[in-house]
Amino acid sequence: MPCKRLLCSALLAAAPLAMALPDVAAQYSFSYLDVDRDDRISVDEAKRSPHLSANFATVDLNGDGFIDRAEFAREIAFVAVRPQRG
Ligand SMILES: [Ca+2]
Repeated sequence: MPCKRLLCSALLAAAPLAMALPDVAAQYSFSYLDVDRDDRISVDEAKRSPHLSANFATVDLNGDGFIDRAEFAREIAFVAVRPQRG
């Protein structure tokens, strides 16, 4: 049946994307990034997220060398509206 074959092809094509999504979502999870559980993200911890690592100085609004929950939430809101900084 052509429809079933088309559906199966579409599902198989989407499978790699679906498997990659948890990794992408994890980059934007504070608890995933805050490895030592001190409620802030250090430069080293930010390396788990290519986006956060690349934009660390911009996200660290108060310049204390750490990203706190408020700064992180602000960045997530920013990314939701505008995925690419610049
Ligand atoms: Ca931490």
